Amino acid sequence: MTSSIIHDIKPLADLHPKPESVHFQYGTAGFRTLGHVLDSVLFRVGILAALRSKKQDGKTIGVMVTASHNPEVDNGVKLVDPRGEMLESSWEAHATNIANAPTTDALVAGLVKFVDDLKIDLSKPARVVYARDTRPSGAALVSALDDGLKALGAEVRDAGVTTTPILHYLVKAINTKGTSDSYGDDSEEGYYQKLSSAFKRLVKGRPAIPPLLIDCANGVGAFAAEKLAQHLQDSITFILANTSTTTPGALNNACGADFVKTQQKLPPSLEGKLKSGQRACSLDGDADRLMYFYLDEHSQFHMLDGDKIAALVAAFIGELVKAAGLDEDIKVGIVQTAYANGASTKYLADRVPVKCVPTGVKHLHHAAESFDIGVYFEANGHGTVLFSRETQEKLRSHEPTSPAQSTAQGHLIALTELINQTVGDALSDMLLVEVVLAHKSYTGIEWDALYADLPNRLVKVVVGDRNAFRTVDAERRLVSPAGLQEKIDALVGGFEGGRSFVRPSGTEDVVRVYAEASSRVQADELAFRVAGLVYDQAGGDPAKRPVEFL
Ligand code: 16G
Ligand code: MG
Repeated sequence: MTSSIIHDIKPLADLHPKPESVHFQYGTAGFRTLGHVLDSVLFRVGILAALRSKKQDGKTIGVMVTASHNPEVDNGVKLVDPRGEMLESSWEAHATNIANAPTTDALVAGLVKFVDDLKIDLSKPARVVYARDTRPSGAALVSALDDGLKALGAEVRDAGVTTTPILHYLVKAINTKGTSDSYGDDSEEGYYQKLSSAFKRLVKGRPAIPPLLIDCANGVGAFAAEKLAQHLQDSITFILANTSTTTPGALNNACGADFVKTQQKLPPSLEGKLKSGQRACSLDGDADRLMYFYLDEHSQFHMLDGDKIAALVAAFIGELVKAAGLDEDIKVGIVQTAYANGASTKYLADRVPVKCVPTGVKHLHHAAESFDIGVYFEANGHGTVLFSRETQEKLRSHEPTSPAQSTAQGHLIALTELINQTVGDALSDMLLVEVVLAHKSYTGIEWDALYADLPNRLVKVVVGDRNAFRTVDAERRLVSPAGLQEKIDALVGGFEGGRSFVRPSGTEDVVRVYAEASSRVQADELAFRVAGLVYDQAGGDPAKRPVEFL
């Protein structure tokens, strides 16, 4: 039976041939490259999603078509597992193999073997929900995906053009529908309802919140922020900027969370719109990253990144747990990556347990699950807070001994609803930040003052083979190429407060260098000198010493 069902995909597979010279890789964020070469990948991901669903006994699998903060010409696709989490990592290699089968016959043979090896019962149902961001290449890619899903007879739900975190929410809501664990109504409307009603409860009785300027990166976040605003009514006012979702080339161009983080400056389109002291934030192209910033009284730009969000949020949640009388039972922990600013790690480690893991949401998410309340944020603004099942039960069953305890308990329960616990979610995180600022009566200035960032610099180096670079110790040390780490150590030793590490990118064919030091000049110099070492080691052509900012 296996082979007949799989052989039946042939006519459709022939419509989506693999381009000859391209090698595809399911990386940290799925497949991602130029949108126009992805047709065959999308078809095959459709098949894979259907098989994943069958393997999971017909549970709904999510497929998101996006290239996030990348340029508009790029696109990509990633799978979402039934609990709304990233695809189980063992399937990443299967996805890569299937995407690279050179012909229809090779694809069919590969799938037959795959189904046999994994003992996938093809008689089970397959259910898939998919969505895409605003990229112009998205519609054609979705139709290739549809062909793949059709080839295996999957039951399909099209969630339309929406954010990555909303797709994750939908997957979890669909799979928990009608159970005692229901995550919410399985519709976009259900998502806005859930977030907005929790937000209103959390800010009730607080002074009015000043309007918030949101840079939507000219992406799908513009639609979602608009709809969210309608649900939030007068509890908060948004001023939406960079909402040109149909202007060619505008997506993520000189705006958005990645621009702010890597350039460490105000998007030019916001000049004149942001007043001194007013806070603002940027989303990325699929609205799963968030960067805050403000201009001080000298119009100097200050960035409040994922590390600052983690510090703000973790302290607030810790205080609520204490106020609820639960600090003996519920412990808060933090997960970061090597990119976390050294000053943030120091600030946090003095207060709560901090873990460092390799880059990529799946690593952070997994590590955060080991805490009662796990706060994880990448410096780039991707993160969320996870409340373990036991913690959520304790919160519900706790019997407060005073009105103050009862209020704090209510706030914690509301936070479990406000926060999208499936994945980092720029809009949910933004509301979380606004709640904390409202409770603490903080402006960006007080928030920023929690600790002072060490100056830092990110640089990327184009090398022949990034796979020649291998790391250990949560990417903080290189073990290959041999001898390079020692050279980096020797260099770092000469810089006050110096720290630097080198890792291959999981999303681009480059090697990344991070450096921090006690002054901006020193951080820049250290980054460029380490990048020079990397380049020399990789045996590159000196005429093309292409070192650029990340
Ligand atoms: C992806 C990851 C993000 C990570 C980034 C690093 C997910 C959903 N996203 O965008 O967490 O920070 O890759 O990119 O895992 P890099 O490997 O190119 O530096
Ligand atoms: Mg993104």
